[in-house]
Amino acid sequence: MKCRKCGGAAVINMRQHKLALCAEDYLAWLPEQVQRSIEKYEMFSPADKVLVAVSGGKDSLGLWDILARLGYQADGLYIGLGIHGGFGYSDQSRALSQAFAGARGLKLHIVEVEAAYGATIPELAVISNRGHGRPCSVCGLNKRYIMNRVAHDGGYTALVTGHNLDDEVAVLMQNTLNWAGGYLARQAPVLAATRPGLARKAKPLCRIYEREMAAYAIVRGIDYIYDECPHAVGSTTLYYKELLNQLEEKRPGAKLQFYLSFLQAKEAGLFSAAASEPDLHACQRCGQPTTAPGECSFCRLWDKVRAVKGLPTRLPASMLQPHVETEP
Ligand code: Q46
Ligand code: ZN
Repeated sequence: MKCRKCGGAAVINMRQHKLALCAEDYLAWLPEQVQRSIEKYEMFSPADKVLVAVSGGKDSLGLWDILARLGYQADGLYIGLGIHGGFGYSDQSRALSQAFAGARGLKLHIVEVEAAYGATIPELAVISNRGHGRPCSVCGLNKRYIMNRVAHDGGYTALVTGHNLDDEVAVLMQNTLNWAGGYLARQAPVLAATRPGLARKAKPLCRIYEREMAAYAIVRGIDYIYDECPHAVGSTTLYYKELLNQLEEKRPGAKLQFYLSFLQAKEAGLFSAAASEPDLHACQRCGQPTTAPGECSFCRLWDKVRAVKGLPTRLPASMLQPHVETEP
């Protein structure tokens, strides 16, 4: 197969775009696509201070690489979840994130949940008895909290994650099958800051296929963690991804069309009746925005877990800030 731009040997054939490209043209094409999404959805500008949440995977490291190449001021944030089962997921993902940042002279903030708050994520899930054996709900709560907190404390104006098209479409399918109007109304490439001092959230890879990110990482020589978090195995999201891959196999471009049509329908007001601004106020303890009355669910969760572990629960306010290690 030949590259459509230069006629050289193609390294990737994207049936969804009817486009085959060689390594050099692919490495130029993908950042252009990301830049188009950043502009189209008004995610951020070169004046913004951007914080990229990195997990050591192809999407987040690939995104960080692309943002740096595009000239954005982008620092990274790695959150150590303490997931040591199987192949040592957390250790590997941290090492790869650090190696990536170190080799490029990029600034990486590191927050280890256990060191900062007193327990690993799997331990937290067991003690708090949340998630029915799967730590994903407490994991998500902690990641969102820490990302917001580090973005806020570090003066970042945009918080970006490596969610790709496959991630977005799997969530979209799940929400559509449940006709979850509120979730559909909130699913978007960019979410405005709902309070002053809160960072805007953006997903610059929302139109990029997972396969395109894997190809980018390989062609660009980015060393990333191949395996998913062991707790992702058997998740509903993975199940929907498999279904959608079958659909894409028969109808190249189906995932992208599903997502773009959804965004158009949303723009036309299809979900506006379900849209509601959450009623946010500052947590009485840590000051982070919360919908819960009084203290936020993060503070309440850690109170409970620290009590079980025999650690002091009434933390002084300063300890509620994660210990952030910064490199380089
Ligand atoms: S939520 Fe669940 Fe992920 Fe946390 S415990 Fe692993 S699979 S990392 S995106
Ligand atoms: Zn709080």
